Amino acid sequence: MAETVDPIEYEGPAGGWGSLKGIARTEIAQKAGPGALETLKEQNKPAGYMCSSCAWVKPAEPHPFEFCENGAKATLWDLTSARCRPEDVSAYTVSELADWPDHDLEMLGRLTEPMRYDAASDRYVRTSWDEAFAGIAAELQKLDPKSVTFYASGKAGLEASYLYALFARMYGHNNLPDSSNMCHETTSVGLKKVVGSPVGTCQLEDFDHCDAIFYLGQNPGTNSPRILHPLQQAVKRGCKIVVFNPLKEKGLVEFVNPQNPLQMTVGKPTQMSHLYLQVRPGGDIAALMGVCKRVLERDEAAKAAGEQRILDCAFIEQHTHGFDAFLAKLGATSWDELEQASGLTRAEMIEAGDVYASANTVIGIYGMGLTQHVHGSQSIGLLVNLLLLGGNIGRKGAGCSPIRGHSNVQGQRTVGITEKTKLAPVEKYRELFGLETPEEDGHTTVEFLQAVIEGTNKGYIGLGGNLARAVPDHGRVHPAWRQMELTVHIATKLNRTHCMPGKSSWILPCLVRAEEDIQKTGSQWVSIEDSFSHIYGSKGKRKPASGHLMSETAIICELAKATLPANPRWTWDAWRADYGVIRDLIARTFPDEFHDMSARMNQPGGFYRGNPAHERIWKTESGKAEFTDPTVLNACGVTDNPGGMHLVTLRSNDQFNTTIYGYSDRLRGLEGSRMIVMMAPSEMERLGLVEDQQIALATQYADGVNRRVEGLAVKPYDLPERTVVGYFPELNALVPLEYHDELSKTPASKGIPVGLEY
Ligand SMILES: Nc1nc2c(c(=O)[nH]1)N[C@H]1C(S)=C(S)[C@@H](COP(=O)(O)OP(=O)(O)OC[C@H]3O[C@@H](n4cnc5c(=O)[nH]c(N)nc54)[C@H](O)[C@@H]3O)O[C@H]1N2
Ligand SMILES: Nc1nc2c(c(=O)[nH]1)N[C@H]1C(S)=C(S)[C@@H](COP(=O)(O)OP(=O)(O)OC[C@H]3O[C@@H](n4cnc5c(=O)[nH]c(N)nc54)[C@H](O)[C@@H]3O)O[C@H]1N2
Ligand SMILES: [Mo]
Repeated sequence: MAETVDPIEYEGPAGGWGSLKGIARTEIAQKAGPGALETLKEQNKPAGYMCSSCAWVKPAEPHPFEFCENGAKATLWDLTSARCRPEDVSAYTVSELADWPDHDLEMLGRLTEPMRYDAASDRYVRTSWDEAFAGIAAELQKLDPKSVTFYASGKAGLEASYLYALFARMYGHNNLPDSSNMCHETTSVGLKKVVGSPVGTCQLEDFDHCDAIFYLGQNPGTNSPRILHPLQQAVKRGCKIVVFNPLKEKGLVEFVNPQNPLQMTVGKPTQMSHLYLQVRPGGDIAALMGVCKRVLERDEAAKAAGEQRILDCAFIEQHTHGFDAFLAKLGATSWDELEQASGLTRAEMIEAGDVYASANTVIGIYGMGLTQHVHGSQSIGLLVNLLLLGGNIGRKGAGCSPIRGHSNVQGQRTVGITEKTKLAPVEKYRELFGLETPEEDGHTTVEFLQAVIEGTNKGYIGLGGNLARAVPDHGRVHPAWRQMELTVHIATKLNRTHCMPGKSSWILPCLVRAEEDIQKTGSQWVSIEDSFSHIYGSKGKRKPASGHLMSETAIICELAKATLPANPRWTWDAWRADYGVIRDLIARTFPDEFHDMSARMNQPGGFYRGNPAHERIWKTESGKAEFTDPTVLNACGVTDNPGGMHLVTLRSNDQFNTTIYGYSDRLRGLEGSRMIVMMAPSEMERLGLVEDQQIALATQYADGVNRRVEGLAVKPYDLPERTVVGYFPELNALVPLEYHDELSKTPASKGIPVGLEY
């Protein structure tokens, strides 16, 4: 059972032959069903299906192969020829399966039929769809709706997502967290607070016109490889990329374009970054303050010399609020303090400031390195401060561009999957369905887990995901998780969360995006939204992995129909039969953004639903773009722990979140094991550690809980001091549930105070 992928030798840059050979040579490609490699040609193409990996834009004029190594892996993983039948699962008790590695569970293959947990034998057993829907509905009817949570992991299309949110509210709760609550919720709340928009302000064209890119806390080579093409084009035009990242990530150092045959033959990589600044975890607030300080110095000098100003004074005057307070804070903060908190030298911050000062147009890009911190929203605020100085939001070649995670996570929020009542289309629900939406806000992911621990959350439905594995504090969460009355999983593959059933539990197997979805009116389209707020149609053409599978949309319709009272306006059968009818509902609910949705989603490049901040309309409290006056210089919540070590948990090149494809972190040159901890050679020397020595990490958080992970092999890596790095989800037990972004409650998975034990 425990097969591992052949390690792929790799020494070259990100992309290039390594990535193409990498795909064909993987066990994943070899296990894929007939024609699966052919199917890849349809990936991210108009009239094709949209990749289920990352949320990067699908261009109007796609490349012949508009997919990357990891997008291909995601699709091939979905299209495996392996099948996980009820008898394969019933062969083991759930207690046995709970100890299997994440990789081995998913390697069983695609789920083929619904299964019900049989507590007496501690096994999942085959069941029928009718039994499952009736059984789940009976359980839901017994529970107080407020004690039930509907999670969504960010993959299901807009049609399924719209109905899922509607079902929750018809049933009677707003407990609708999604993976965003562990991911870019810091953006949804923090970016919204300062520019009035919860999503990125850039468009793809902006990358053709920017002079500099400030790139913080995101690893494109692994997590959004297709972004490397526009970055490479920008660099070739002379655009300067300034990276802030504790790790030297290969894709940001150099890149060979696998789409470019000439470059592949000659093999000369593009040097991607002009400056690579290895901040310490959470050091971005101070680092960006240092950059701003330099920009102001340069502006003063320009002013004194009668030269063109560096600041866009007219923009600051007309469009922003809070500039003077920020200026005062900068004046009162010394370079020494900034060096201390950022881990960078004054000279490095000055050099970055000079790049900014020489650029007419600047884009800011960021990912989890900013959002997953206790003061993550302040880091985003500081990046926006820097952009505002030069008027770099809302004009060509400029803007703020968070890189989203799951392929439709942004879209799920757009169409109503939100725990915040004020963001739900309450009036439209009333008008279209006669529905009175429950008034109080629902759970974020952290609040859901707190309620599970307290025993007040009794039911859980997961539309995708592997939530119990993806969340913090496993030691506290897992025992409580199994006490829930009801757990239901709409899923494609077996995972660790499924192996922690509540008292009643079902697994409902669904189609993947590349598979054909046939309903009463014929073959159906679904739709998704990318990081740039473009909406695309997606159509799968593959024969489903099993004749018993249902689509996510159909499962939600049947569950809702079985659970809710009959209502002539709640026409679940009609919605299930024709997803165009659901899109009409979406268009009627959000007419400004989604009018004529079915027609427009299939135009090349999809349709853009707009963004007020892109037009310099600021939907903030002051009606202007807000300068942030930071309350701290480092984004970590605890900075005075004994020894001062901070742990970053992140992804390898061989996983999609909790889906572990294999054990090769190719771009980092690490192979064979995920139970590792990286640290600087100088730190190893200081602590007297040698390569591959086994150590334990223990969280230093003063709440009396013992959080410890042992059996970690030390690996030397180019990192700042006081920084250790390891993999998610193996190290999630170390993240305290209460250690989260102050505004959005996004778990702070990047700056965990830890001690080393050996
Ligand atoms: N192949 C693949 N693609 C994926 C995913 C996957 O697992 N596999 N996951 C998807 C999802 S859901 C998401 S959210 C995205 C995640 O994509 P990323 O945002 O790239 O997430 P991480 O892998 O967690 O890497 C975070 C980066 O931030 C850096 N970092 C850590 N702490 C700090 C800090 O304090 N400051 C700065 N400046 N940098 C820091 C790390 O070194 C790392 O390079 O990718 C999506 N795409
Ligand atoms: N320590 C630490 N923790 C983290 C993070 C971190 O960086 N560090 N990152 C966080 C982030 S950014 C995120 S987004 C979360 C991710 O958390 P989740 O979204 O909950 O996790 P995934 O691993 O993406 O879920 C994988 C499972 O989804 C199911 N699945 C796959 N495809 C489909 C599909 O098409 N439909 C359906 N219905 N099911 C499907 C399969 O059963 C698979 O086992 O984890 C978070 N947790
Ligand atoms: Mo994510």
